[in-house]
Amino acid sequence: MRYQLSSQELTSYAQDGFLVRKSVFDKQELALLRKAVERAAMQAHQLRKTGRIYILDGKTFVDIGHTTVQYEPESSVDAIKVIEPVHELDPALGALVDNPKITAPMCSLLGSKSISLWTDKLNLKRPRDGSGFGWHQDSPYWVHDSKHVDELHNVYIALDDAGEENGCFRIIRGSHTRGCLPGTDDGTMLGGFYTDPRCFDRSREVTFDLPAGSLVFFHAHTVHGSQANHSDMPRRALIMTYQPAGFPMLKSGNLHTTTCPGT
Ligand SMILES: O=C(O)CCC(=O)C(=O)O
Repeated sequence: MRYQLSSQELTSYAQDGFLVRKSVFDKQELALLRKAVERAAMQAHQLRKTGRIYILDGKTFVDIGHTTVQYEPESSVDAIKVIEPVHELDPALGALVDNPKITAPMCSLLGSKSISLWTDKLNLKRPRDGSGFGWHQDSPYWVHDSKHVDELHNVYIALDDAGEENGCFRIIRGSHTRGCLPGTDDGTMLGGFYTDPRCFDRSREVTFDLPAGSLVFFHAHTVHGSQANHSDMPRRALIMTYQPAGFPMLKSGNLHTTTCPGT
């Protein structure tokens, strides 16, 4: 099976700053991945006692070695919102980093024979208390640690069916073309990481109502975000980010290089 992107898909990604592939992972693959992310979340939560806790804008973070765990701000049950990086916490997630369903399209985007992982995260967005993500680009977070933010590409992997009611992923079409955009200036510590709403066109918003197992590839400069999950359904997702081969990962500094399928 060839998973490389077609020239039509590459053109559409270049224009829009994103590309969707629906239902790439099947029921069995999804069942394994969901079990793996729950094991990883349990492990991260258990390890929190060994970590360094800090609070930014009322949000609780715990650094456990080079792994950062972010907790839901309003949660009464210590619900985890994000774990980054997560692939080291479970072998099934480790294997996903080299899965050709992900790496072949990434190789097409990077136009090379091998690629390296930059970072990866798990966004849990639990039923009822899973908070949203304000509009932002990823590149302003990374620009101080990477000399090639223009060459960082993400893939969002939907682990559950997602729609408006459980806070599905959203993107601003074509917002990737002007590099790092100015952040908001609201006096908070993290405000500068959220994109100034005057710098992108909300009418170009695309809402991803997608079945579990679908992928959204998107550029590091693409403005994206999502609403809270007010439903009874989970909305779990993994996001993995790749870069040209030979560069170390963001948080661990380790190198994880994958040879492109079919080379
Ligand atoms: O999971 C989502 O809905 C958005 C996640 C996001 O924006 C991020 O992790 O940078």
